Formats: sequence, C-alpha cells, structure tokens
Amino acid sequence: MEIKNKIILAMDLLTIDGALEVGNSVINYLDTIKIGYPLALAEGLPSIGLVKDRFDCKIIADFKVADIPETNKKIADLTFKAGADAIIVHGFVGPDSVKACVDSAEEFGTEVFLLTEMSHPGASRFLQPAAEDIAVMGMEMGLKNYVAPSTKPDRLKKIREVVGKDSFIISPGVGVQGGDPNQTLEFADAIIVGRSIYSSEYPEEVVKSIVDSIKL
Ligand code: FNU
Repeated sequence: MEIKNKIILAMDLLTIDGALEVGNSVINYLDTIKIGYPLALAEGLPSIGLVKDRFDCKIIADFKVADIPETNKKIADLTFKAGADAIIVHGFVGPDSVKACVDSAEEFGTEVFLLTEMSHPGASRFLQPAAEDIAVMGMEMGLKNYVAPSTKPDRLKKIREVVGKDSFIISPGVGVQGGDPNQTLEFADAIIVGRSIYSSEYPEEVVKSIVDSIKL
C-alpha cells in the first residue's frame, strides 16, 4: 500500500462530525486513515464510506479480527463492502482464521494487515512470546502486510527480520504511547498516529511537524 508521507491517522473519535473536522485540517498531509471500533461502533459501519468519500483517502479498518474462519469471513466481507481498503487481522487465532480474511480480501481486491505484536505493556505477557511465530506464519501464507509496535523498537526490529525487507510494516504507538517517528521508520514503512494529532488543538500543525521531522 502506498502511504503518503508515511503517516496513517488513527481516527478514534466518537462522532463523525469530529472525525470530519480533524480530517479537514490534516488531509493535505496524508492519504490513509485508520478507522477502528471507537468510530465504527459510535457512528456505524457507514462511517468508513463517509470518511473515504469525503477525503478520497484509503481506509484501513482496525477491527483486529480474531474469530473462527466462518465468522472472520463475514466480518471481513462486511468491512470491505463498507468501503475499507484493508483490514487488520489478529494472527494468534491461526492460519485458517487469517486465511478467511485473505479470501475475502482477494474477492474484493483489498488487503489484509497481519497483527503480530501489540504496543501496550500488557502485550508482553501473551502476545510477545508468540509474535515472531505469528510473523513466520504470515510469511508462510505469503502475506505482505504486517502491524508491529513502535513502542518496542527491539521487537519491531525482530519482526522486520522475520518478514524481510520486502514486507510492508505499519506501526502504532507513536506519540502518546511513547514511540518515536524516526526510530520507528528505521524498521517500519509507515507510522500510525492518533491522539497526538486528533486531541491537539492544532492537528494540522502536529501533522506538519511530524512530516517535517521525518526524513522521507
Ligand atoms: P494513539 N493500535 C495500537 N497498538 O495502539 N491497532 C497496537 O498494537 C495495535 C493497534 C491502535 O495511541 C490503537 O487502537 F495493533 O492515540 C489506536 O487506534 O496514537 C492507534 O493504534 C494508536 O493511537
């Protein structure tokens, strides 16, 4: 996926009006927006199409899909039907569950991002010990896109080693969670930033300063 300025905005606002307002002020600097449960549950699945149409941008649906294959397929089908260009899928559920989402993406001509390890401290207990194996599974399945944490550069580096230079890694946790844009981009292809941008009084200035600070 081509991502302008290597920044994905995590649009975790709770109203579509708020989301559109933030989008308006930053859309000149980015072309990819991540919509997750906060906005989709607050405003419904049509918020995906609404944001996509308003800003003519790519939408990554962060639904961390983690169910049995049959249910995963339904979730992915509905998400892509709503206009998402990609969906984030948990890897720990195993290859059959992930494949159900890949099958859906192939039908819709869209993409799957495989979540390997998460950015919050608690992820070290269960997910971290499995993360490299999840990445290995992704490579065995021929997947190209991965999610790995910016808050743990050593772990991000490890995941990069497993998936190789030709894979595409997007990395959440930059800003409020403590991740640094440039350090993250040593190993990731794009950063995901939410609160630092949308909670700021001046979202445009924040995005601009991140873009300026990134050595493109
Ligand atoms: P911000 N997110 C995350 N860590 O933070 N999808 C993960 O490991 C992961 C994610 C999401 O902290 C999180 O849900 F897999 O405000 C939020 O939407 O910058 C965004 O990335 C980070 O938001």
